[in-house]
This record gives sequence, structure tokens and C-alpha cells, in this order.
Amino acid sequence: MKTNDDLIDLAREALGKLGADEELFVPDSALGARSPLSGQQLFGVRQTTPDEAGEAIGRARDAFTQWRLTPAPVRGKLVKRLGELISENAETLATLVTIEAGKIRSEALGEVQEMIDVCDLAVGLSRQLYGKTMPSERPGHRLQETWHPLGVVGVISAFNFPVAVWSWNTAVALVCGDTVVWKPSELTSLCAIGCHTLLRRAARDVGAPEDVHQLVLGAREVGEIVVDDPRVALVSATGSTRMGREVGPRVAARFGRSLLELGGNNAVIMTPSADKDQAVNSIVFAAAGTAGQRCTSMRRLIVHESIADEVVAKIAAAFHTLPIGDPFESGTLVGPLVHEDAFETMQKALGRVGEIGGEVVTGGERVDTGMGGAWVRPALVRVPKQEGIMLTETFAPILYVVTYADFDEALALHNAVPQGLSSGIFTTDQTEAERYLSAEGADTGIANVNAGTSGAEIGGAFGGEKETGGGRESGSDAWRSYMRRATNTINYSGRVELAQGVNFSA
Ligand code: UN1
Repeated sequence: MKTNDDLIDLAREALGKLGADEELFVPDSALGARSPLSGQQLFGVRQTTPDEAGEAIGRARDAFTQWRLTPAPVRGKLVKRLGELISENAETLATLVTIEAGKIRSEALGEVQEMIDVCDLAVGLSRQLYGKTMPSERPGHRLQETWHPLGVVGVISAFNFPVAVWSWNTAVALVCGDTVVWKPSELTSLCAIGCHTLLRRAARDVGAPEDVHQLVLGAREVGEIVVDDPRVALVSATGSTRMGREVGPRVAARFGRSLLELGGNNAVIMTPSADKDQAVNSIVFAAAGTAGQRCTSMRRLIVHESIADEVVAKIAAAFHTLPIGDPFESGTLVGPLVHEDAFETMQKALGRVGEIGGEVVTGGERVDTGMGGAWVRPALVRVPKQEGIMLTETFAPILYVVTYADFDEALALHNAVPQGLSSGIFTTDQTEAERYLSAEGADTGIANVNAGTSGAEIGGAFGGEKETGGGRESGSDAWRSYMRRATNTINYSGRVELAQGVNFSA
């Protein structure tokens, strides 16, 4: 069991190994590095002043004028080096993730693996930023589209994926020719300092301008500067729907672009033909893993009434015996909630279950680990109807169970929430699986068959619909959000030819 002093030593050692700038750590600061393990401050971190944030955006903007002209495959070399440095320092970065986000070792290492994977993807992309050519309707003409770097990308990231979400944005933005200003969650400054340090080192190693990446640290005020500055072409923000409701219109008001990854209310449909052990194991990870603090965490189970009692009993038994405790200990599966407020929010949500006639089957109680943070046993809640508190996202491990009688009803329940991030169906019935994947099926950005809601691979586009914000990051063609498109008409006919047959000669 680690004390706060142990965590301070571990954090200092990790930051030292990464070569972080010691000047960023100060005894007194409004911004404190803290750990959900101890629930206490570790040490102060120098907060970025508003003037400094503006200057950082200015440096990123200046660096952009050079970076956009660097050939994309050469830009890829920076990301390749970053991926190598992350691989070499994976254990150290994972330690910072566990200290600041409370993730168990395996999940912290998994998050770092996502960074390595997305760097690989981005390096490949650096030779594949394809544009199309289209046949022109005019003789002696050619139509094509070209993709160009967009500008400065502001990345605003959340505490729960303190390093991976940054890397999805940054690795892709950099190969696209953009520069980055990163405002991480004020809860995970040390992770951010670690990543920033490695990226600047990668830039030095390959002779790229270090200013392509800027880190600004602090709370909301610092984020607002990034949101409102017209020099920031794209704001990629991950966080709550409440946050996105402010960021989206503010960026739109200055005709900037935004890419939003907001709240989810992710469900699994479990049908009578499902492989029950496969489903239950997947559900327990999706709902209780990361202490329910992924945006992809499973919040709702929509289960056929004929198997509901059996399935609820199995999940309850699993929740009941989940090893909860020090995330550094091997064998622990559930670490702490991020802070006491998260625990209070969870208790409030559980307190409202009665309003909709629901009952807590198991869990929800505080678990005393003697470490100081807020640990909780994941809660399983049965509700007669999907309404009230079940329609909002509570960022804590609560799994609501509702039953259905026929498949149409299951699909309707699935889509009857304001959020639309991720989802899954467990079935061996091909018709059900196909209907779930079809246009009348799941309305989420991520829809899985016989797989849970969380733990997406980086190769696909990540994001969701409705109140989740509509953005797509990471793989597939998500890179397009980080570039601007120009449509080009090239006339080699030697004549004036107008489209649509228009004649304008005297
Ligand atoms: C998030 O919770 O913000 O799909 C990101 C997943 C992870 C990413 C989650 N690959 O669960």
C-alpha cells in the first residue's frame, strides 16, 4: 500500500526519467498535481498564465508556417520517433497514468499501447493523405481535390485517458502538417508534462521544430483561451456534454472548427441466444473496468426478460468479488474514482434510483482501502423502465439493467437516450446482429457484435453521435478533420469552357 509520500517519490522518479523540466514543479501553485490513490496533492505545478497561453498559441502558429511546408513523409519521421520514445518509456508513462488517473497497471499500459499504435498508424498515414480525382464534364479539363494542413489544433483532453486521447489527436495532426497546443485536464498535468517532454525530445532527435507542440497547463480559464483564439483552427475537445455545449458554439461563433468527443450512455443488448459467459465477462469489464470512468464505459444492459434473472445474478456475483484496491498491485481490477466529488455524484445518482422504481441489486458502497482516495464497489441497478437518472451519464461504475420482450423494443430502448457513443449486442442470431448493425439499429458511432462497449482499437474512427458531439478521431479517415480540402479545376484545353454549358461569349 502506497502513502502519499511514496506517490510523490514515484512521480518525481518517473518525471526525472522522462527528462521533464524541473522548473514546472513549484511548492505553491493554484494548480496541484494530485493522486486519486491518496486523495491528496503531490506537489504544485506551475500554471500557465493567460499571457503565456497566448504566446504559446503564437509560437504554434509561427511553427505552422514552416511545418506545413515540410513534406508529409518527413513529418512522419517525427511521429515515428515519438512512437519509439513512448515504447522505450512505456512503463514510466504508465506509472504516471496510474498515479494521476488511478488506472490499474494493465489498463495504464494498455493506454500507453494505444499511443504507440496510433503513432504507427500516423506514420503510415503520412504517405497516404490521398485526394481524389474526378472526371470533368468539360473537354481538356481535370478535377481533383488536394488536402492541406489546417493550422493550429487545440487539444483539450480529459483526466480519464490522460495520454491516449492526446496522442490520437497529436500524432495525426502532426503528420497532417498542423501544430498543436494541448490543454490537458488539470487533474493530469504530470502525464501531460511527460508526453510533452517526449515529443520535444523526438523533435530534437529528428531535427523538427520543437515549437510544433505547446503545452498549456491549468483549469478552465486556460482552456477558454484556446477555445476563443482565432489562431486556433480546430479545437478537439474531449469531456462532458456540458463542456461541449459551451465549446461548440464558442468555436463556431468565430467560424473555427470543433471536433467533439462528449458523454456516452453506452448500452449492451443481450438476447436469449447470446453466449452467456462471453457476454457476462465482457459486460463486467465494460461496466466496472476503469472504475466506470471511460467515456465508453457500459452504463445500460438491455436484456431479454427470459434470461434477465440469471444474467443479473451472474453479474452481481462478479461485481461482488471484483478485487478493488491499490491499482499498482497485480490482481487489482478496480482502482479508485478520480476524486471525492465523483463518489458523491455516484451516491446522488443511486439515491435517485427509487424515483423510477429501481433497486440497487449490489454495490455502490465505499470500499475502505486505507489509502485515502475514494474507492467504490461497482453498482448493479435494476429498473422497471428506462427513464429519469438512467438517461444521464454518471461518470462512475453504475450499470442499469432493463428488460425487453421483443427485439424491436430492444432497439428502441437502445436508441432512446440523448447520447450516442458506443454500444454492443450479444447474440448468435445473425438476423438480430444484422438488424442491430443496420440503419434501423444502433445509432451510436461505435456498434459492436459480441464485444463490449469499451476498448476500441485505434484503427477505426472513434466518436459518436447526438450529444456525444459527432466528432471522429484516431483511425480510418478521421485525419480529414485535421486538414482542409481544396477542389481544383485544371484547364489544359487552351479555350474558355464554362461548366453547365453556360455560354458567355459576346
Ligand atoms: C475515452 O474514454 O475517452 O475505447 C476514450 C476505449 C478506449 C478509448 C476511450 N480505446 O475504451
